[in-house]
Amino acid sequence: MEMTLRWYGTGFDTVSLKQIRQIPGVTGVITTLYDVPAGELWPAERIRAIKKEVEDAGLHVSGIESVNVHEAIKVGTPDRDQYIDNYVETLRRLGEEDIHLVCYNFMPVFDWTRTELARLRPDGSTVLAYTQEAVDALDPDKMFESIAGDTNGTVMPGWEPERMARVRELFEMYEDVDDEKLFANLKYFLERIMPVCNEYDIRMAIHPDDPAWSVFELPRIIINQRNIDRMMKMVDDPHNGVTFCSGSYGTNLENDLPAMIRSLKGRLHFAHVRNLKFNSPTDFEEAAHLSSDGSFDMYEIVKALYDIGFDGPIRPDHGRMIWDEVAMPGYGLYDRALGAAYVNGLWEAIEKSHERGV
Ligand code: DNO
Repeated sequence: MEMTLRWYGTGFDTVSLKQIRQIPGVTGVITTLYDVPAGELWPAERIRAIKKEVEDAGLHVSGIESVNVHEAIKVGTPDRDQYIDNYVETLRRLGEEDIHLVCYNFMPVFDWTRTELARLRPDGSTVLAYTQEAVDALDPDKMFESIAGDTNGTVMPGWEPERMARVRELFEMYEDVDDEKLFANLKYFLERIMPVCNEYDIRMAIHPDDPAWSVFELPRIIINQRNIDRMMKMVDDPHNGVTFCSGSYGTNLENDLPAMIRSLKGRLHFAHVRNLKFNSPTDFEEAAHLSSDGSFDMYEIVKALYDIGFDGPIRPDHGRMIWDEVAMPGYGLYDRALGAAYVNGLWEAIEKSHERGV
């Protein structure tokens, strides 16, 4: 595996490349052109420029998170092909720059969903949290307003104000889209992009829906073992793979995370590792990465990645806000750096135990 950190780019991220370079064992970043709206073509010169900036800082671009998928593609409207053409050309341009991993999601309207961005934990840190009760009580139009005050002045991925301003319209687009239709639209999209992925060896890594169930009655399909198996079989190409995000699949306590990882050998292209603390099955908060701070056995998760020979990028995921840092919720420096160090430690211990036969 390669340890990486997500980086949103100069001007968007409160964390600098220099800081990332100083986290032990982090050699790459997962980045994006944050201001290019979904559906638009990525300018080749901007891809080159961000790559150079990262390399000048002594790191490299390990992958892109995300090239976002336009809603027309997810809904399957007649104009989807023009957006898919742009996606294909963007992938080609990334391939030309020797970038071989792209994370994306196929979630309708909202990307990941949380009901609190700064829940206070007993140690004084603040974390992202979710309760089903809060979602059930909320009008989707008000979802963004309800959390907008806690974004620390940052634009959060998937929660761009332009997108939120169109929530009602987006909901209407999805009126006739159920799980089956969404699967069919995903298949159509994947079949169109696989040729360019094969040509440039680009591994597509679909991010799970977070939380891993339907919110506001919108269809959500990338939620469990059965559905990812279906997704991979329906376009059976090694470039059609997944991002294994423990914090997203883990929202559903029925998902056996290590078993899912083991079943994904060869198709697991990117790993997001984080821990959640459940207060009840429908109330969870994001804990420190350390197993004992949350509900997951992080050793078993990392061990499963090791056992399947995972050699792609891994990144600590959402961190707590600690030590008075002011940053994008989930994406500060300090707790993610602690997470990277912890996962590196687990990996080293597992690797050495294996090599020494203990
Ligand atoms: C949240 C992230 C997601 C993820 C996208 C991938 O913090 O994990 O926004 O990047 O769903 O497209």
